[in-house]
Amino acid sequence: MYTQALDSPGPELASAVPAAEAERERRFQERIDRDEKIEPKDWMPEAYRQTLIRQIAQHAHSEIVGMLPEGNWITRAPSLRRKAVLVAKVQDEGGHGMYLYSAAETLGVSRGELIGQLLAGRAKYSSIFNYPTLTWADIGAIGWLVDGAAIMNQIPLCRCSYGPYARAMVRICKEESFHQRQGYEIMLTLARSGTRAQREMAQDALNRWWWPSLMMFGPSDTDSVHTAQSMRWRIKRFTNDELRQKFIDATVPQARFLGLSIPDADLRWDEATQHYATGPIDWSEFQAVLKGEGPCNRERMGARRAAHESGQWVREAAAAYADKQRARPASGRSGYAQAS
Ligand code: BYC
Repeated sequence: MYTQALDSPGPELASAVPAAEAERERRFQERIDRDEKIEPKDWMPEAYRQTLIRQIAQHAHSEIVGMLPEGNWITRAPSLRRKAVLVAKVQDEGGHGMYLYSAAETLGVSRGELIGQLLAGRAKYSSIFNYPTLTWADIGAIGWLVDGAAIMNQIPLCRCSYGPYARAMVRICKEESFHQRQGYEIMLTLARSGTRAQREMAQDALNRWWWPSLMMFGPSDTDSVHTAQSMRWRIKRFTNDELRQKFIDATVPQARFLGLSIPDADLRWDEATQHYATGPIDWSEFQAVLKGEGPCNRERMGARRAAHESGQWVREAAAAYADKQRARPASGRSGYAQAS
């Protein structure tokens, strides 16, 4: 009883606590509105922290799972140059995952915990990586469309209110831009100077990747649960539909230049809005992929789990080495100090 009485604030204090909390939140929002960056040691509302952990972790997982569809083609790339470029791209994606897990760690969650959630099937990653890469043209389409969509979504994240995430995005966007160009260059080679079979392969890849790429931007604004609050906190700077439209407007002329057709009978330029209008997106497909029923969800998670298990000895060896280094410093450091 006595202890409980000490733990719970009296009636006067109880009303002061929410008031103090509201005042902190008001000051926090003022900082956001002034476009100040929020840094890891700054006070932040718990919901802001949780929103960032959710988004950054999903983003990190997407980069890691996103290595799989393209990794599938490293051994089959049509030339040494293509192979070297693809290896570098997939390696960049691994690096992006690592920067993003590090950014999430500044919010008080460990990389191990986040990876555990992914492997247990409790975390989301981008829907786009649950589609198969059937031909070499798919590698071109991924670079052109998937990385193109990623850039459209991620450039505004360089101005995200949370400092570590915004800074990680600057480097990521530079690399994504190179990835997009290498994809478009593959499509150019196939569609503009390739054989008839290669042009058909490029068209087939566009047919299969177009709609899933539009879905990458997330549900329509009317169904997006997080957008309004994330915009107030300046984590997001544009809504899902705004970014999707920017991507469509940029990509349709690129498809024309390739001589390929966008697989949408309703696609037309709208003079009134000065934007391309498209046919409806099949959101039931998106929901099915999110539920784990996409063409490759099981395969992707199976590959991640197998990679994690077969890497167990590497983690153990690294930990043993780190322990050994920690046990050694007395002699190591004094030796260094004496020598210098
Ligand atoms: N796939 O309220 P909403 C890459 C979820 S990697 C799966 O609009 P939010 C690349 C959403 O998480 C590309 N789930 O959410 C790598 C939420 O679920 P929960 C990854 C999706 O967060 C390798 C629910 O639907 N990019 O570029 O305001 C090779 C409601 O959505 C998807 C990023 O992660 C989806 N497509 O907006 C090549 C960028 N969309 O958490 C390329 C950072 C939505 O409530 N993330 N959901 O269970 C973002 O910008 C935002 O999180 C999103 C969604 C725009 C994706």
